[in-house]
Amino acid sequence: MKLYMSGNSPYGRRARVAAREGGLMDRIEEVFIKSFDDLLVLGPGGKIPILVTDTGVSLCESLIITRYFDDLSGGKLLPRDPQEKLACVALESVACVLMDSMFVRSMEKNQRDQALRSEAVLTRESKRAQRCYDVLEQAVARNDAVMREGAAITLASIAVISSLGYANWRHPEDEWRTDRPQLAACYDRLMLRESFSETAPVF
Ligand SMILES: N[C@@H](CCC(=O)N[C@@H](CS)C(=O)NCC(=O)O)C(=O)O
Repeated sequence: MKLYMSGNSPYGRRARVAAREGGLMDRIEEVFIKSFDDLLVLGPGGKIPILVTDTGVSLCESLIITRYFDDLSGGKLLPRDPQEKLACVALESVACVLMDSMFVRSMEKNQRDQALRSEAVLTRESKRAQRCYDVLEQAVARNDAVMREGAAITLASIAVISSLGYANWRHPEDEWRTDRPQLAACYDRLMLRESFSETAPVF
């Protein structure tokens, strides 16, 4: 299989960590894209990540690709217990909201002409991100099963760490660590894992 991505995409990172934690790297070639235009032969979206399976099927969307990796791994990346699984995907969903929100804000901040930049969008997304950081801190402080020290790596912890890594790169002004000691400690602990450390954005 080929996984098309870039080094610093948080969406690509979710797929890359899931591939590693799912034990799939011997089946996957990571392709660092040179241009987004190159992706258009693989599908209409033109976004990374894209996975092309051995049978030539293109999958886009990090959520879909990580689910596919979970299937291929025999379910290593999600808890088996239904209640735990629900709690896990609930946390993952918050991390997804955070990632999307930060991406929107980054586009507004870094890609749009200054004259067209919307302070309203920046403020709205900034507040959204702060609410998400708070919920993540609460989840870790409650010692939720999926974020607990020693817990198996899941699609939730993968999405959380990928989002926070993106925050460090694109939105350091958020200072997400401030007053969120449990989340900060959890991040530092998980960053010691090879799957997270070798996929961290370089900036
Ligand atoms: N919802 C998509 C978002 C993917 C996405 O927006 N990726 C960015 C890179 S971080 C991209 O490819 N942007 C190119 C574009 O917007 O044209 C996912 O979860 O995979």
